[in-house]
Amino acid sequence: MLKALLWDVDGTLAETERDGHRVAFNHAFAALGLPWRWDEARYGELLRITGGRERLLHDMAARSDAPALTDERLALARRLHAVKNEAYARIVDSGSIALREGVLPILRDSRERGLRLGIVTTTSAANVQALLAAHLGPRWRQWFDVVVCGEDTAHKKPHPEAYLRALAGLKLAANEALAIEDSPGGAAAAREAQVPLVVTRSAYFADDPIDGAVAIGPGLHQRAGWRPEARARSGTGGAVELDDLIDWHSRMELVSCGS
Ligand code: XBP
Ligand code: MG
Repeated sequence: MLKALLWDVDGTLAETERDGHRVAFNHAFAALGLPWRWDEARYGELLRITGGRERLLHDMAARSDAPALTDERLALARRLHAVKNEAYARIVDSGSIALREGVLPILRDSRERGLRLGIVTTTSAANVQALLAAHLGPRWRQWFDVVVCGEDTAHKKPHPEAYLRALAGLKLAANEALAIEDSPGGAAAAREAQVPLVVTRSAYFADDPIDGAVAIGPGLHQRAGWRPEARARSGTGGAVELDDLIDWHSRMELVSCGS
């Protein structure tokens, strides 16, 4: 029986990457006097590296104008990441990054019906705080029974540690939870932790092959295009509903997409 929804953040709760994190990274490069800029295509490649600091270090490894010494690189990545997260919080506070359509009704419905909620993300706690305070209000933390962020684990997704921590925090077996993810790395983390998985495709991972989900679709805002089909309609709207998630979880038919 489904007892908790475990939400990924970037790409799943909101399209934060292209107009949020990417813009904030570029701001940090400029603020520190660096000529580096990540355009949309390059950032899409870099998203295969989870974690902002890890992403910076990966990019520096390919640059001839990055510091040569490892310690200097680490210090620069730390500084850039801090400036980037401050810029990200300002972008999110300005209201320009919306929650993805279909997310809020499912969060509300879950609370009303006693289904527990969790956040399982590789992004920094400060970024989660900024995004959720902007959309759910200053008491956003009360919506969630467990919040696992980038700082809480030794290994970021696709490692399963974040999911295993969330399950331990909730005292649930893996099959009593449902992960909602948008990326191959996030999906791999949930799968590896044996947590049933729903994939809501995001802009940067629209066509990537993803296996072993109980449902894959174009977003929670629409019922069309999901495999298996969303069949548990209880309301009149056009969006995926909590009952659809409960239905997919109970059916446990595994689907693959794009492979
Ligand atoms: C996405 C990530 C993060 C963000 C940037 O995590 O990999 O690194 O791109 O955030 P998820 P930080 O989809 O699990 O939420 O700079 O704080 O790492
Ligand atoms: Mg994601």
